[in-house]
Amino acid sequence: MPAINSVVSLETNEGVAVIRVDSPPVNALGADVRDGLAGAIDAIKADPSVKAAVLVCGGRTFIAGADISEFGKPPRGVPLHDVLDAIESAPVPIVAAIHGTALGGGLETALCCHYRVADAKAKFGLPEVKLGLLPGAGGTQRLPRVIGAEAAVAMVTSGAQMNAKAALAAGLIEDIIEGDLTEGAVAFAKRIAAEGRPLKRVRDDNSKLGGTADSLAPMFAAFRSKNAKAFKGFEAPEANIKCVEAAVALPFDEGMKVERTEFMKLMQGLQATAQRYVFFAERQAAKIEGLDPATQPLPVKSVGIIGAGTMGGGIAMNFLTAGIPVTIVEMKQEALDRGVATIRRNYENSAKKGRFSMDEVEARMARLTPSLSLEDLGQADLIIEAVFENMDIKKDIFGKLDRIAKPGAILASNTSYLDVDAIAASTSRPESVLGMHFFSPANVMRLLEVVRGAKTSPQLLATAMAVGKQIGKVSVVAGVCHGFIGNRMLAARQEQANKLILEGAKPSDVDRVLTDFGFPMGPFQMADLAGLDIGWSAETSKGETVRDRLCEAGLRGQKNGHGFYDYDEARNRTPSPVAEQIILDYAAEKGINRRDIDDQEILERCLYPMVNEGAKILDEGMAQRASDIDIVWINGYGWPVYRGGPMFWAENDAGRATIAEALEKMGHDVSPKLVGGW
Ligand code: 3H9
Repeated sequence: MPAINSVVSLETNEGVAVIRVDSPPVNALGADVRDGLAGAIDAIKADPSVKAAVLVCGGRTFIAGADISEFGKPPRGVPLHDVLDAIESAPVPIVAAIHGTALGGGLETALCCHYRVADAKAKFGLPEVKLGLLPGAGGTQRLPRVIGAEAAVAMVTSGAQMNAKAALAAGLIEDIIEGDLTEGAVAFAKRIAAEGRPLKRVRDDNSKLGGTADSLAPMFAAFRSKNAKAFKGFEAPEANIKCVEAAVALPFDEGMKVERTEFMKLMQGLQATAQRYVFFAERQAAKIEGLDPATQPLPVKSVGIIGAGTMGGGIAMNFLTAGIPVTIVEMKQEALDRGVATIRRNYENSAKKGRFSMDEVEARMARLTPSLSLEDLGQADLIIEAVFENMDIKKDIFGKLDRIAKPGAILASNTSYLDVDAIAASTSRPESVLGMHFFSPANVMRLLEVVRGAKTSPQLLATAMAVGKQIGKVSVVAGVCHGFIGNRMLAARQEQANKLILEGAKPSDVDRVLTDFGFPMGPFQMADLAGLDIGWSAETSKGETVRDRLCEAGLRGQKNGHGFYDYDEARNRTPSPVAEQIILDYAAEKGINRRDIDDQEILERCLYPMVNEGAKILDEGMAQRASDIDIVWINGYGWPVYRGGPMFWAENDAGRATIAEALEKMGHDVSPKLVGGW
């Protein structure tokens, strides 16, 4: 094909020009693509033989958006707005031919084309909100003019994708092409040219907005209040809503100005910087430092799971959902039956909510083989142990697996604290052993810590990371240390939270400060939710911690309605006077002088030691990079994504020097990396 430049080509046949973008990996709208598109439109304008054009992409997807790596850098090439104006005002109809995902600037480009067709698997979305942004190339103004303001506001504030069938029904595309997409789109273009169909410009048509500013005001108000909780703390959703309101209230060009202003405000803010950083950090986390590039992950076609409790069952669901057969092993028939029934019930509940069909439930359950014998795991490619946190039990199981598992199988432990090297030492093949630490509920939480033992084979580590991706997890490599990355830092926070409530803060104060910061819940709400008696027993309780005392007094957390808080039927909580008294008595007994503690101190004492622990994790090489730590905290512990994770926050918001100085004053042992940088 004749090249316009290195990434865009143009070829005209029988009056139809095909503009082809080929810029791997995802045809993002970088300077070269923009320049190439502008050049192609110029060439089309100059060629009177062209009666219609098709815009199509090579590789795995249609344009997946603006090139995020260009954000915040000096501008190069033709500005996106100029390219889109040129497309929209082209003298002949341009048909976008979409496959893969038309996202962000990609969908905005398609919305400037006069017609859109797609293959049956194509998906459409404006995910800018996930980057702390809004669609800044006309998406907030054009999408409502195609699918209506109500559907558009939901789409831009969630970043959710629409499939081809729904897009056809919503009028976002004109046709679904079966067979070759380019050929189908060219035939479509010829047809509209032959029929003399008009150049449909989305900007000119207000008929589908669905109402006026007045008539739609209640819809916007209801949308805001319905989503208030989900949007809390984020700047981008409100900016997106304002732009869609402008699309309804103002002429197109005026609406574009509102979009521009709101976009620039977001772009210059710390939230967008943080969310963009998280986008790349998440992809970076998948990469193993120092891995020989020739290393290929092994195929994992069958999985064995030991333990059908909450964790084991949740872990199994990930694989069943991804189409990978699982053998799940328990010691007793009753526990096995209960575990299998829970998996079935979870799937059925999702099916009842319309997420998939009952046939799909059966298909997933058909991949599950319940068993009472470890011997049945002999052929599994990957075996994950998810039993009670007890080193002796784990060593015993791994010793048995060493005898049973086939050579080359991965032997993984789901331990959240224990020494993976000690577990590996109970086998004759420590190179096959690693940790796969899932987070509860394991079928829902995205985080997976893959723990690399001292002797873990690089190929098996790469396989575990690849499996994580296959089952939709965000996987992070961690080294062997107590609590790995996430729980080790959590312990630093919990230690301070426990001290704060003895020194004078209320549990509800600590929780409030952290939820105001953006966590979904604070440490004491979390303790109540998990159950105060986890790892506690009446026989062994020494009454040495507040938790021991609460359990001794019969407070168990949400499960019995009483913990740091009392809970009513609807799980509304109020601070528990019983817990409060227990804390006061305990503090008095320990001779702790209580005082007023302000919110700033609570925040600093909870978060600064966490950051310090993160820096120590880096000092010790227990995480590959600071951004991996951020990914752990965002995906496993609810750190607000708009604050970029604890290490990003320390670097860009709170300030490493400020934190180091404060920790010094508090008497902490400050990590060299916190002072010198990571
Ligand atoms: C926008 O459009 C603003 C506009 O409104 C205009 C304003 C004026 N840019 O995810 P993957 C890289 S904002 C640069 O692993 P998958 C990615 O880093 C944008 N790079 O693949 C990775 O690199 P590496 C709105 C990008 O198949 C590689 O491509 N659009 C971009 O699992 C493969 O990515 C979005 O937010 C980009 N836009 O998923 C869409 N996208 O190999 C963002 C990807 O070095 N992208 N890369 O690690 C995605 O959601 C997924 O990448 C996608 C493919 C679904 C497309």
